[in-house]
Amino acid sequence: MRNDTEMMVFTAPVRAALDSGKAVVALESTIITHGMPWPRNVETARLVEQTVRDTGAVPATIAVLDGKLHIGLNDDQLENLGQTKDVMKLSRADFAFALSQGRTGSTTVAATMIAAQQAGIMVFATGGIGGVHRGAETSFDISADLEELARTDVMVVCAGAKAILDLNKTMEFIETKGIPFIAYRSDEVPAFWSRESGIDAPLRLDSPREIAAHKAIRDRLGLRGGTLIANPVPADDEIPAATMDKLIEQALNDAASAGASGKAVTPYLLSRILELSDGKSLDTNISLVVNNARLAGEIAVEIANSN
Ligand code: PSU
Ligand code: MN
Repeated sequence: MRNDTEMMVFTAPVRAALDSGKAVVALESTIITHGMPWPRNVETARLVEQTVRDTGAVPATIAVLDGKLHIGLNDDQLENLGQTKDVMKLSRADFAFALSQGRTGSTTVAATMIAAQQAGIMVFATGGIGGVHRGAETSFDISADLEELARTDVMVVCAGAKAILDLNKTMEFIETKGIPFIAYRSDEVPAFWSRESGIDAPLRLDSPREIAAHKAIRDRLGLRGGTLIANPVPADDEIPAATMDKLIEQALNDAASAGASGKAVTPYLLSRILELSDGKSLDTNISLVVNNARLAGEIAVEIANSN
């Protein structure tokens, strides 16, 4: 795909930054189409891009539009994507399908990692990764994001795995697959809307410089696969875990009654929690994504400067 100029479309600032070795941060688009309601999804996407720019890095929001893989979106494309209803939610399994059929799809963490690696972007910011769902021992629902992290060489800055998941099982899976899980300035695994999960973080680093140094050693050792940087939501915007637990319990029950399955599970739970929390969960989600974009920008700048 790298030499297929037809299939991949770069915005001018992203192309220029990649050609000159400047810092670039990839951003996903499923959070825009399936994670937040319009118009706050588009407002957030713009704010996240500006936050990346403020660190000195160039933002590249990734999506498939009419069968072309866009690395960086202009403002009209962002607005259109945020308002379109029947956008596909793309992961590894259906990424090529959307391109070959001329479809429009937003990219999940898994698909954004694939696109970022193809484009030569090393750092990616999102909200929360997918993981092992509660009840996975019977449903087998494990996000393709985890397999992607095991195989694709992109650093993913997130606020942990979404607390709707089974965090213990998710952490076991991450360990089994050999994915470095690095909590940023914290000893605990952050739980998306909450700073705490009660689970000890496997690794901790406290600065973009240390994170860049860790990446440099992994590269020298030839260790393939992604690295997770787990950045706790800012304290002022967190929803305490005890409050979240009740909302999540209710949302999971409602999802079961509604018969949500497959790709629809995560979007259903996120929108139900938004309703149950009277909108508070969305404010928290926006805060943590912006916070992750800032850290990802700082890390990308650090990596670019050390090359
Ligand atoms: N983080 C958010 N909101 C989201 C997502 C992440 O704050 O909507 C999306 C990501 O695109 C992630 C996807 O890859 O949810 C996981 O979906 P699933 O559990 O179906 O794999
Ligand atoms: Mn799933």
